[in-house]
Amino acid sequence: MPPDFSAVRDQFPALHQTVHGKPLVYLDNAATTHKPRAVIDALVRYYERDNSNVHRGLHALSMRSTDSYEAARARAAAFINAADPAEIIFTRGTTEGINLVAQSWGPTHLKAGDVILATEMEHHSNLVPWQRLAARTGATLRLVPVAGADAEHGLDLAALDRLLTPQVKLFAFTHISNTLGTINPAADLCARARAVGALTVVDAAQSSGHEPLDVQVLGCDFLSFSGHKMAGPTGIGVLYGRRALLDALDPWQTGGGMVANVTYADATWKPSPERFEAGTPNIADAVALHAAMDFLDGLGRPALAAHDHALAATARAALAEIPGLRVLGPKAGSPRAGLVSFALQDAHAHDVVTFADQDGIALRGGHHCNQPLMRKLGLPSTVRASFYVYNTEADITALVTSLRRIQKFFAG
Ligand code: C6P
Repeated sequence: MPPDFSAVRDQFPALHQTVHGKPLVYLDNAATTHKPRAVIDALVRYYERDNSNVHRGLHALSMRSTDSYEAARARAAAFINAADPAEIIFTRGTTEGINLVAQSWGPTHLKAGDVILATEMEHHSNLVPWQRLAARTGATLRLVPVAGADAEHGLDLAALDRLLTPQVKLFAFTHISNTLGTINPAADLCARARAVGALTVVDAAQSSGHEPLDVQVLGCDFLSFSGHKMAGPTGIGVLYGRRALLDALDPWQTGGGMVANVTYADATWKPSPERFEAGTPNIADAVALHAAMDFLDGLGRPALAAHDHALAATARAALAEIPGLRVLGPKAGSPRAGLVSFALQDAHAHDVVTFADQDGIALRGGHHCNQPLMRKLGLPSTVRASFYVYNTEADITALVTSLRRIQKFFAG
């Protein structure tokens, strides 16, 4: 039996509304999750009481802001078991964290002949920065293939071993595919990369709010995630980097807050994390992210993962019964993250999403920022239902009823 989190719904104000006269069934959590009252309150409390700039002032409010901001950093370190809060850089989100690595590490560590390795299932945010870095440095970008439907759209690990040559300097991969629901064996992938001396960048956008995460167990060098996909606010994220690596990196952006000494001609940098946080940071959202991490750990992340996996398995089984519906990714019985992507014969994904919206159901339809993967799968787009702690089996029943109605309509 999956853990029962039904009481948690009451803590999410946005869930208690009707859409087109129907109770909202929110199944677009892989795009962004809703926020519990504790997170909203933390944000309001910060602005009502502590609002002030950090690291600069000596007055009471500034000191309170600085303490809260640095407490959020220590909380983020504990959340992913980083050895040192200095390994936590606050960013705008997953995308910015990956770009930070590409811009800071890339140009000084890559040359023509080197290889950057990514995979065919990467979100554009973990693909395009590497394309640009390769073009800029003369390095080559190679991709680990995604296996076919019979192999459940997992990574082709035999191909990975062939691709992992000593020329590979960096391997960037997603922990969980936002389109397929595949959970990649992140610790194993990091170990294989380490064996050839390559650094690893883990895109944890879809795992940070759903799975227990321990960077020391994963053995990764960098890991990036977004607050808004884990019950936290938009505009804040975390880039984890191993301390020794960060201290040897040049900054990406420069300006106030990150400099040790400045003359009219030159400047020197503070160590990490300040080196990578130029300008006034997003203090309020870091403080609210702290509340989100407390909230998730209060529920218990293993229980949260079990809940999301169980809902996805139930949804997968129920959707597979609908005529003309093709489910992507892991098969029944295989591990699957809390999302199900599918294509309905005769109906474009955008039409399915529009029709479901009339039933009060929020889905996502499109290429999910995975255009090359969609082309490879031979699909213009898919529909995606993605689950979080407040979803219940009743939401799946509503989804299936709506999809059956839509299927009949389009099948004529
Ligand atoms: N995926 C989705 O609906 P940002 O936008 O920086 O918070 O996250 C980017 C990102 C990176 N990697 C993966 C695996 C992701 O899923 C996402 C965001 C959303 O699937 C928006 S496209």
